[in-house]
Amino acid sequence: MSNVPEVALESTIIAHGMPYPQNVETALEVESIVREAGAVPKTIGILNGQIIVGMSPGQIEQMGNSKSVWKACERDIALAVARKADAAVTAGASIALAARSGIRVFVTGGIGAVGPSAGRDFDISADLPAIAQYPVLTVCAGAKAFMDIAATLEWLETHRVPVAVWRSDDFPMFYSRTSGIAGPWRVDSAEEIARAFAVRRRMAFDGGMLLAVPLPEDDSMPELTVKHAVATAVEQARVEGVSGKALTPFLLGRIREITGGRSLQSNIALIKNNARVGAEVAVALAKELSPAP
Ligand code: PSU
Ligand code: MN
Repeated sequence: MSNVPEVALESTIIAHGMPYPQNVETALEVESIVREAGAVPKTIGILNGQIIVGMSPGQIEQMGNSKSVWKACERDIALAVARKADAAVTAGASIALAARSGIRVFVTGGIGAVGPSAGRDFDISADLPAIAQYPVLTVCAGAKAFMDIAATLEWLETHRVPVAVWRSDDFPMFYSRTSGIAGPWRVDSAEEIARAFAVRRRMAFDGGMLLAVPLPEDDSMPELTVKHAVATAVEQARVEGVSGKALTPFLLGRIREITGGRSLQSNIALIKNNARVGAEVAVALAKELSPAP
């Protein structure tokens, strides 16, 4: 592990989370934000069966502008490599690959979480066990608005994941600053969360941590707009029988159409904001983990 501050970034948000060309523009801007804050961005993806940790702008363009890119969660990585496929990696898959490269901070938009009917259909995103298992600090804007936030926080508690909220007492939700549910822990500086992560490493506790960053007020959407869009999209998914890994991209796309593109603006703003905070945390963490002179 080096002490150069690095920030891992995922590619499913590029290939399946946003339309072209905003997806590629956003991915490149997110990388610039990380660099400006003094860290090295490493966008992760699989092209022609090669795992790439640190994609070039050309590779990001290729990933964002192709219709035949898989969505690979962690279990799909081996198959994608064996079949020499092009695959975007989810948050959970990126965390697994980041950990293998010694990268300690990962930034995404909204994590996958416990689905609203998980009690019946067992829909729990593979992002959660990856966050729990690997020694990586995940920075997100909360769980996606169509998830069960309370159940997600329960899952994270059971699986021993420290959950912190950036400068707020309330756990945020993708598209809104609050969910009405208190966050387990509030942090007010990058140094504070970096120190906590370093302590966890020194104590040899396995696993990661989650930092949820509320999106900026000006970029958030009115609660009723979100509720209506989510309910409509979820109902359409049910009627059309969309499930499994296709569900999240379907819902993101439908919510974007229903809100007339407003949700895409929020999504772009929140991932950039997360990148700013994540890079700051990576810089603080590199200092924490560097050996005393
Ligand atoms: N954050 C975004 N947009 C996205 C995602 C995250 O702002 O598209 C992706 C991430 O790759 C995450 C995935 O891992 O959605 C969750 O998919 P699922 O619910 O199928 O686990
Ligand atoms: Mn799912």
